[in-house]
Amino acid sequence: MPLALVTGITGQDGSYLAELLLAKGYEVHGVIRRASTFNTERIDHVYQDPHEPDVRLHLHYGDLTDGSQLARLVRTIEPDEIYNLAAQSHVGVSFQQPEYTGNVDALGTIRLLEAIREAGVDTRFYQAATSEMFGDAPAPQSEDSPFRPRSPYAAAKLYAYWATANYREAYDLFAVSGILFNHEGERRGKTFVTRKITHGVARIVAGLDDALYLGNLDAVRDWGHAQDYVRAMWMMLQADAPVDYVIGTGETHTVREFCDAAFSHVGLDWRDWVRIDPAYYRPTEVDFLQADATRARRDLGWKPEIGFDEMVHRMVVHDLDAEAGLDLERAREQATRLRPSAPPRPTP
Ligand code: NAP
Ligand code: F7E
Repeated sequence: MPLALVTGITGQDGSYLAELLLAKGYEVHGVIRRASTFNTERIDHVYQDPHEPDVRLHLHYGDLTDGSQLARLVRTIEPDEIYNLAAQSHVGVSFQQPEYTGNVDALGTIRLLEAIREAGVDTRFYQAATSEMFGDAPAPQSEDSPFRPRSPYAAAKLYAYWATANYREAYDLFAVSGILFNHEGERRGKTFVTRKITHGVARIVAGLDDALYLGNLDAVRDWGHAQDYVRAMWMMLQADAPVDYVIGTGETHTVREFCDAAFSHVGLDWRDWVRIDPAYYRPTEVDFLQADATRARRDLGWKPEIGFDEMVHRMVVHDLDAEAGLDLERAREQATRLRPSAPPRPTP
């Protein structure tokens, strides 16, 4: 039975990856942070009581800022594969916490790579790199595009990317970076723009909010569904050789178009409900991201299966149910009775 160690298992990607690996017969070890509240909501449905027989999911306390614990975990578990998904992953927050973001996202990766090197275990390492590393490089971005990071988050992830490449070359590790473009879904954190919008739609329909405050609506992103992207992570570690890959759909939308798609689902005009709060603008913005994932398609045979419309649909339906207890039909009916409180309409 293959053994995988997953950092960030309680996050969006970690939870989908844990499901995928368990379904493939892996024994999965996940690193969770100690918190005063429960932080395992995304993996509760796959949790197994350690007292039961044949348990294949094991959770360990740890933190990417705690190198000795990471080393202990790698040494004792001796995983066949390590997926380093843990990160302070919010670009906007990284401007407020640049030092912490660097500690976790950049140095945290080095701590893990050092743990592997010192333990001398034969393991394959996946690093969660990001399209944010491209910053304002011309689109579409591929593995050959230049890196021009535009945030402390992107700079930290670039450090981790180069560290991963260096350990591959210096110590002959099977270590790769997946340069993943934005991927979303029903488990996306509610402060990322897509989920903020679908969650906002549900709260407005439920009568809990009368407006949704956003920042830059002009940003263009290449949004896919996280379930497709964790499959790509696994595929990269099954390849014959350690190679970095860009993963994305190639299809782009603005934040404004995402608003339109989400509000239209319940028959609302987003311009009646969305207001601009400059507090959500970033000191430097990444304006246009579009993946050229030709290499992944050619070498790995990876391609996304969940399109933009289906992704938005799933997210809206999920949030309407979770937040308002409504199915789509009843939500649409309820939305016809809503009257906007005359917000200033942002320029379309
Ligand atoms: P996420 O939902 O924010 O999850 C981040 C995970 O990291 C959570 O499990 C979190 O634990 C954990 N974590 C944060 N700080 C930690 C620390 N100091 N020590 C240990 N664990 C820590 O992120 P995601 O969307 O799943 O993304 C997964 C990875 O892919 C991240 O590295 C992200 O930067 C990268 N990435 C994401 C995207 C995307 O569009 N989603 C695209 C490219 C790259 P808690 O649950 O306790 O907070
Ligand atoms: O912002 C704009 C914002 O925070 C997308 C992370 O998973 O993907 C993610 O980073 C765009 C930006 O994602 C709001 O300015 C407008 O242009 O959803 P986001 P991100 O910054 O692209 C990459 C690939 C990662 O690696 C990251 O880990 O939307 N925007 N108004 C807003 N963004 C937020 N969060 N909130 C707003 O109110």
